[in-house]
Order: sequence, then structure tokens, then C-alpha cells
Amino acid sequence: MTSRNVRPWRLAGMLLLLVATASVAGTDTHSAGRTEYFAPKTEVPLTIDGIADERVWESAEWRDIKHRWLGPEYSSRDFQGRYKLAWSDGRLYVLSEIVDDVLIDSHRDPLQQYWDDDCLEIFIDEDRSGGDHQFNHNAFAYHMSLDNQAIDIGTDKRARNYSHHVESRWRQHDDKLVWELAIDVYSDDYVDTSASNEPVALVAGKVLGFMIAYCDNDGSELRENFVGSESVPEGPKDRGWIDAGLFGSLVLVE
Ligand SMILES: [Ca+2]
Ligand SMILES: [Ca+2]
Ligand SMILES: [Ca+2]
Ligand SMILES: [Ca+2]
Repeated sequence: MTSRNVRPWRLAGMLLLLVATASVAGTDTHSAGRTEYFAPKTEVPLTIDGIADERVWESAEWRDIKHRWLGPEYSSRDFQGRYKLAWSDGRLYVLSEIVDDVLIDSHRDPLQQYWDDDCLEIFIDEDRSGGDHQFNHNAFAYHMSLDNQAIDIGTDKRARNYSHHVESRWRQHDDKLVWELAIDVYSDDYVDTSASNEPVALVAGKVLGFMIAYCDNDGSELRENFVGSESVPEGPKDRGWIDAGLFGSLVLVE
């Protein structure tokens, strides 16, 4: 087709399409190469006990926690991790299997240097907007300590305890920890000082931003490794606590 044959209204339509495509590309704040996870639904609530004997865990897919964000090379005895996801109308469920040769919680105060103890870090961006979430609730980064507390930074820029958002239990099975969690998902209008925040309802087709990581310390002053489920193609690799653009896509399916 030559340009002479293109009618003006078609040209206008093509231009509009170009503009729309450019603006969609321009507003995607996510890094390239994000993963996509299709989480199955459970009609029965799960028992959060570190035992993965519920039926939905059979149908959910394992994904590895394998991208080394901080620290030197490590052996498979030092750390190995993988995870599965599922959901119900009310909550998001996470199952994680962790190999870690030394379990350590040297800061008894949950609000002090919580990222330098062994901890499972769960990143959730309710509307998969991407973008900055350091001192706001555009996304949450729950640092799950070995005593099952969930810590993140509040809008006052201070560490805060969000354990009331997350039910968490882990248990040792041979050489592995099986860590099971149920999470209430909150949107970006969450107010730290309010007692009336309501979690969002989860429905099939909803897409969230999600990522998981493990901070491994085996006796050092600072964590030795930080290993996550998403690649970090450019920039500081440990910036998931600031940048929700690193999170993968979590799609809720029936
Ligand atoms: Ca269970
Ligand atoms: Ca270790
Ligand atoms: Ca968001
Ligand atoms: Ca450790």
C-alpha cells in the first residue's frame, strides 16, 4: 500500500495508535525480563503451620530464588530457596522452601537491623504500578524474621511492625525449612496511623507485583548474601526495598 491510498481518517487512527503505544511504553516503570506467575485459587482456607499438605500446593508451580543480589558465590548447603503462590478471596498464600546451614537472629529487637538477620523478604505491589515505594505504601516489603514478625518502613521513614498483615509459620523438615504465610493485601492508600485500613478483595484476573528474597546470615555482623526471585539487569541489585519496578507479575487465576 502506498501513502496515496491511505485515507486521512486512517492516517489519524494510525497516529493515535502510535501515540497510545508510546505512552503505554513510557509509563511502564518495570525493568525488562520480569517473571510472570499464575497462582491457583483455593476455596478452603489454608492452615498456616509450615506443612504443605493442602491440595492447592500440589497445583501451584515451584519457582527458584536464585538471583544473587549481594555477597559472594555460595554453595547449595549454604543457601537454596524456592517458592509457590496461591490465593483465596481474602488472602495471598506463600510457600517457601529454604535450605540454610545456620539460622541466626542476632538482633532480638525486631526493628533493629532486621535485614542483617536471616529473613525471608516478601515484596507486594497491590496494583503492580511499579515505581518508588521506599517511604510510602505504593508497595510493601515485609521482612519476615525467624520469629515470624513482618517489618517494613512506614511513611514516617521509620521501621514498623506489620505483623498483623501476615500470618507466618515455618518448620524444619530434614535439611529444609518449609515456610508458609498468609498475607492480607493492602493498597497504596494504607495509612500507618489508622485503625480502619481494610485489605483489598482478591479476584481472578487481578495482577499484582510480587517478588521474594532471602537475606542469609550465618554469623557475620552484616548479612552475607541476599538472593532474590527476580533478576536485576541494571543498577544496584539490592534496591527492591525502594523500586517496585523490579517485581514480577503475579496473576490470580481460578
Ligand atoms: Ca499448611
Ligand atoms: Ca547459610
Ligand atoms: Ca502500587
Ligand atoms: Ca543463615
